[in-house]
Order: sequence, then C-alpha cells, then structure tokens
Amino acid sequence: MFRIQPLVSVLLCCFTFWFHISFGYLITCSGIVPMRYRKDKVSITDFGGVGDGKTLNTKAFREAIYRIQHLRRRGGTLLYVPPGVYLTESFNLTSHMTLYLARGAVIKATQNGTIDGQGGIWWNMWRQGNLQFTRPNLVEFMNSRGIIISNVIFKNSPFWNIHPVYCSNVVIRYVTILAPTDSPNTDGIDPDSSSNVCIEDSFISTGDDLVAVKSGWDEYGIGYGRPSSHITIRRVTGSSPFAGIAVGSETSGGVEHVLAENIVIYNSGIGVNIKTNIGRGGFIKNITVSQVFMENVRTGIKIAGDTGDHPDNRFNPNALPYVKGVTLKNIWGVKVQKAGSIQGLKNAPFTNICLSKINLHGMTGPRSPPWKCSDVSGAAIEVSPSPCAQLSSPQQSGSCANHF
Ligand SMILES: *[C@@H]1O[C@H](CO)[C@@H](O)[C@H](O)[C@H]1NC(C)=O
Ligand SMILES: CC(=O)N[C@H]1CO[C@H](CO)[C@@H](O)[C@@H]1O
Repeated sequence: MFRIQPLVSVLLCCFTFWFHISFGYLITCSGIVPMRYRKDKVSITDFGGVGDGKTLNTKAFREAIYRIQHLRRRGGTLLYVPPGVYLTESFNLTSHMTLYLARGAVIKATQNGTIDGQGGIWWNMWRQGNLQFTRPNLVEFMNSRGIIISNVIFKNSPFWNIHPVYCSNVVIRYVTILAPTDSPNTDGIDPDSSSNVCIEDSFISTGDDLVAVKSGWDEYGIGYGRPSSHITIRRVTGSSPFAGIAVGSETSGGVEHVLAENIVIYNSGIGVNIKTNIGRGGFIKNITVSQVFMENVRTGIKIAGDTGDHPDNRFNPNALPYVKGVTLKNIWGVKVQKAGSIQGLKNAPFTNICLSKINLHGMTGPRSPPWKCSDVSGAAIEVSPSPCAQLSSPQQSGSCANHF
C-alpha cells in the first residue's frame, strides 16, 4: 500500500509489538542506515485524519505527504499517527520522512488498496482465477536508498508483504509479519535486485516464504541484470507452508553474498530452500546459512534447479542458472520428515556445495530418509543422516575449507 519512488530515508516506526530474541552477543543492522532525528513534526490529525476505523483518511495522508514533499523542511519531517484505526487507500511516501505509528495506531487499507492489507478479497480473486494482473505488495520501496522499517506489524498483505526492489541500504528490524497459512503468495520480505539489505529480530508467519531473496524473472530479469547482493538475515523466527529462508526462484539478475544466521523455523514446509530453474539464467553464489534450528518441517534443506514457472513462453531454455558456493552449517532439526535434496541441472551442475555440522532428526526416530542428490558436487562434514555420495568426495572438501 505504500509505494515510493526515488526516495531517500524513510522510517516506519511503531511500538505496538516488540519481538526480540537475545543471543549472548549481538550483531545488529544498526549503523547501516543512520536514524534521523526530525525536528519538523506533523500529525495526521492536522490534515483531518480521523482514527475511528470508518472515516476514509486517504486525503489526509496524501495531503500530509504532499506538504512534507513540497515544504522540504531541513532534516526532513516526521508524520505522527496517533492511536486509532486509520482507514485509507494507498498512498506514496516521499524522501526525508519518518512515518511514525504510535502504540495502538493501525493503518488499515480499504478494499481498494493495495499496514492491515485486508488481502482476503485479493486472495479470493486469485483463487477464482479471475485476476488479469498481479496483486499489490503491502509495502514496496522502489529505487530507494537509506530505508529503515522497524517496530511495525504488517498483516494480511494481498501479495508479498515487504518488497524492496532496486534499492540499497535497507534495514528491516523488529517487524512482525502475519498472514494466514493458506493465503497465497504472502511472502514476508523479498529483497529483490537490491544490495546491502539487513533484516533482523523479526517474527514472520505467512502463507509463503518468510524471507526470499530475488532478482528478476527469466528474460526480464536477465535483460535488467541487476543482482541482489550483501543481504544479511539474522534472528528471524517463524513458520511457513513453504520455505523459511529462500533464495529464488527468480534470480535472473543474480544473487550473491547472502548470510542468514540464527534462524528458527517451525511448522514449515522447507527449512532452507535455494531454488532456480531453466530459463532463469543468472547466478546464485556465496550463500551462507548458519545456526538454524528447525522443528516440525517436511524437508530440512532443498536446493533445486526445477522450481517455479515462467512469466511467458518467451523464456530462453538455454539460459541456465549458475549455482556455486553454498555453505549450510550448524543446522539442527527435530521432527524433520526428509533431511534434504540437492538437485542441480544436467548441463549446469551445482558446485562447491558445503554441508557442515548438520543434524536433522526424523519424526519418530533419530533417522530421516537419506539425502537425494543429482548433478551436484561439494563436501559434507558431520552430517546426519549421512549425505549422498556426491557430497562426500574427499577432493571436494575444499568446498567447505574456505568457510572455517
Ligand atoms: C505513486 O507514485 C506512482 C509513481 O510515480 C504513481 O504512478 C502513482 O499514481 C502514485 N500513487 C498515488 C496514490 O499518488
Ligand atoms: C480490489 C478492489 O476492490 N478494487 C476496487 C477498488 O475501487 C475501485 C474504484 O472504487 C474499483 O473499481 C475496484 O474494483
């Protein structure tokens, strides 16, 4: 419902729900995007905003943001939203502003819209197959940099919840993202063709992947050619019928330097899922996922070259993805039905795959069914149940070497 274009420095802030897991030491995203103090402050009520849950506040939000954009106060402006329920249609944010939601403030989308996304109507239109276009994201940042999204609850997005695309320096922390398990495509956070994105200390429970790093779809993504790089995800907890931590499947602009650590995934389809397809092209390199605990998950780890469909039939079947350098380490799971599968492509095998210190227990006993692998090479160290032969070759142990 928020869409902003060429923008700098936006902060969504609200203290309704605080989610914080504390590990002994704390590495954080802070510092990547400096928090701005805004001397100039306005309230949505100054623009006629009414938080009764019934009055339409579109005009108030649009006018307030028009004022912020055109008065251009030095140091930017804070837009305060007092406690109450503010029904509104979609509005654009602007540069140099902080949207501050007080404790108890809710921004609620009308059914027209694209922070309660009221996505149900969109999910039904999609289920009935009568949508001619894609559904709106709840919050989308496009061509923006220096963004902080913190301490906000997002719920019931029509489609993906938070979508930074063509952005750099984005911090997302202390957010809660909720949507029903059966809601279609309600990914939590999708960094897309973006760099220096730091996501931490958040709880996400939705109907699709919790965090999925992407960079464009088939011929369109290849044409645009903008990778996602330097993406950090840490201290994220949640459940998904699909994947907890995902890369792909749309990775046509390339994805590299992703670090996910201290992740807790429960009641989910797949713990860690790296996915691409023929026609995607692009690359997936230098991905590290470490310190993951999972419980009650169908498949612990899945790396696959046959995931997802194509935007149209103009995709190039010779555009093969290049997957190299994936390290998964210190992963512990209980009630994991299948430990994992790693299936590359015949003409584009996945290489330098390293599994280290992985222990995925089955539903009933200590053993899950064995790993399934094809067209893959790499190494495995201290992996239980024992990994497939393709990952055990001693000459490949270099795959794990750089990472220790
Ligand atoms: C938001 O900005 C986009 C791009 O400039 C524009 O197409 C759209 O109409 C704007 N929406 C609103 C609600 O102002
Ligand atoms: C999804 C939805 O309800 N969209 C409606 C939003 O409002 C416009 C005009 O008021 C309608 O044409 C859409 O159908």
